[in-house]
Amino acid sequence: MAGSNSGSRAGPAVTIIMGSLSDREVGELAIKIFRELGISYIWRVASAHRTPEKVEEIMENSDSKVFIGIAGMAAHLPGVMASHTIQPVIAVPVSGPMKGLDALLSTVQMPPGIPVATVGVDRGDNAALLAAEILALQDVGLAVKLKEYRKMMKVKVQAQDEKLRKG
Ligand code: RP5
Repeated sequence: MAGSNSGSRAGPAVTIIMGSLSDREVGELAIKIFRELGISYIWRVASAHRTPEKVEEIMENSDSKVFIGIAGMAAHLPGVMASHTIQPVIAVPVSGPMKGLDALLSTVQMPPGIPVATVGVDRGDNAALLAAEILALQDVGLAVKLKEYRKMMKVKVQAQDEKLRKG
């Protein structure tokens, strides 16, 4: 499965790999952010354990600037992705029978030398924002959009406070 929002560069800025189609809901949180910010992406399903050759093929043929690995249980996918690139890899642990603690520890406890940046359990949105912040280091227009996004959040929280105070 692939979905993409093509950009001007050769390939998508971000490649997302999910370990299973059952991770799709978490992937959609990331995609929503990428659409809002106009960031090109591609999303695929490939499993570190069940289709390791496919993970390798996607990684070796990608020129994306940032990668996101979304997986649950013994979530080795983001680590395996990181073994194929020196570009930043962001992990999203997915909740399951152990409420995501299994996946969280699997992604956050990487051995020395192969770092993976792990965001919170099911936080596809934060993975996308972190990816955007990395891309914004070399994209002034994107940095402006991220600042606007922060302002929008501020306004929302202020409105919530106002609503509560007015009862
Ligand atoms: C992981 O195992 C996947 O990332 C998914 O979160 C979990 C369950 O996979 P399915 O049984 O839904 O394919 O590899």
